[in-house]
Amino acid sequence: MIEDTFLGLDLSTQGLKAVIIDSDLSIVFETAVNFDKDLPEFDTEGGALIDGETVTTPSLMFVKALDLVLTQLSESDIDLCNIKAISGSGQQHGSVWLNYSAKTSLSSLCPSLKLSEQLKNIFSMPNGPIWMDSSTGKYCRGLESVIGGPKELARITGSRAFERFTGNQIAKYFYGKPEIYKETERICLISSFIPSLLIGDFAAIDFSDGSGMNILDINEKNWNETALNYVGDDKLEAKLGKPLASHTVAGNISKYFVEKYDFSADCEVILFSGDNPNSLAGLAVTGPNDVIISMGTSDTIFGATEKATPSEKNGHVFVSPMNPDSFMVMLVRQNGSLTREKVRDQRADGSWKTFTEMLCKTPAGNNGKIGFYFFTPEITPAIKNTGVFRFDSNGQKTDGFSPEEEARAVYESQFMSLRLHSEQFGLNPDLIIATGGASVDNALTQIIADIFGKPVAVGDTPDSAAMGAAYRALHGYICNKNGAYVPYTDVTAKAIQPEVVSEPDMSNYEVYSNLLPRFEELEKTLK
Ligand code: XUL
Repeated sequence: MIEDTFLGLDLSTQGLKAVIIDSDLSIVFETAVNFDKDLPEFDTEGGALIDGETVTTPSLMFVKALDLVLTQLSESDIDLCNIKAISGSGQQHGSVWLNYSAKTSLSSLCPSLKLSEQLKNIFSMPNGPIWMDSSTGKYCRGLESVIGGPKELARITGSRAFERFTGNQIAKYFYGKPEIYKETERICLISSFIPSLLIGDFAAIDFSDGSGMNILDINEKNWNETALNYVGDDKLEAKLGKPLASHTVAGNISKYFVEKYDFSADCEVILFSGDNPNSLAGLAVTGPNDVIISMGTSDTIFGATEKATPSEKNGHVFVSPMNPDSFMVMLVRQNGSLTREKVRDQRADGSWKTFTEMLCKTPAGNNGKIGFYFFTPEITPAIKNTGVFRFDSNGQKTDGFSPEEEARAVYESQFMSLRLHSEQFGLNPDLIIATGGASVDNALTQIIADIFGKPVAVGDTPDSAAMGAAYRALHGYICNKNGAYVPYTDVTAKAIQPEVVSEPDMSNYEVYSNLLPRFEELEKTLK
């Protein structure tokens, strides 16, 4: 029997990955292109061109990467004609600016030539801004001011103004380089550019990645007029196109790919979304309230929720990539693994084994002792001052933590803070999926389980954004076949379930819940 397959493409900062799954969600083929290594002619560093605060990426590099990945796929044993649908993931916030010749070029591609040869002149700005750019502070303040302040902007768009968010990037060119803005027929997100190549026409921005622009009303699911009028003019709405739900079919794959690579003419292209939304779609496969805690240099908590309360200070609410009527919350804590390691080095001679043994010598809640560890300025909550701030059980400042108390204090403080801030955003997990290096540390996953009062599973899907893209290809395909939205979890039920490694001790959970109000008060005293 011929097996239906689904293709997920993940265009990250560093490269382009492709993963093909079957309808049982098993991987049948994977391949990848690395920008710096495989496309050295663009001279990127980690996929980016860094010029002070301005950080861009050559848009043609994305086209060449697609040429390369599709060639690799067509040279494999996989029959591309069995791919029923394609979806994808793009690094969030980055944009691709297309001129007035792009639409014709996209729709009249010649199969004997490479994409990059035919599309090199379609850009009104050859290097588009990406998420690492921090050059738009002035426009962020301007946008917040016309909307009525950061709180109001967050209420409408899910986030206060952030430099990397695309609306503020658009403002920079609208005011600073009006000729580029004028020559642009379409502003794509990276996530809407790749499907545009695939369908040979402009593909829509999806609600979820569109939420990373500071101009989309996440409740109305449409552009906010005041924001558009500030970051551009009355032509901006047409330049952006109408945003659509993430499971929407953008169109069928264009003739070029059918003739050149033997795709089937009825292969559907489902709207692409951002990398963080796709990672959630690739990991949160067991239930609608699964929450991911990804522990790396920084710790990120993200998950789906029906109701979200955006903050004027930190974190983001995006429309969920799995359900247009639901939301996704994402919070980043800057002081993650490196901070834990520093305390381990100072107090346990650099040994995790000693550190874990020390943890066992103190009770949950550390007898009321609370510490805050900010070796770099923190963003959740926003705290500029770095240092270690210790408090005794009466809330008085102290320097006297024993090594054992210190070990416990750093773990408890990091995850009480994540619980506090994610609850305030509306996250209420049934299950926590821990990923990243520190997820192998059982002592840590137990503390997380006890703080949140929920089981912790370890679910390392190394390429979660690419997997999420492939799952979403299947999801979009099924929704279209059904003629209506189908719950995402119905489609991903066959995915390998992450294994629960720590069950909560509910008496410890009570200790933490009682400690949380005092923790919150102390955290508020730090600046
Ligand atoms: C999220 C963000 C990055 C990019 C690139 O807001 O800026 O995570 O999505 O990965």
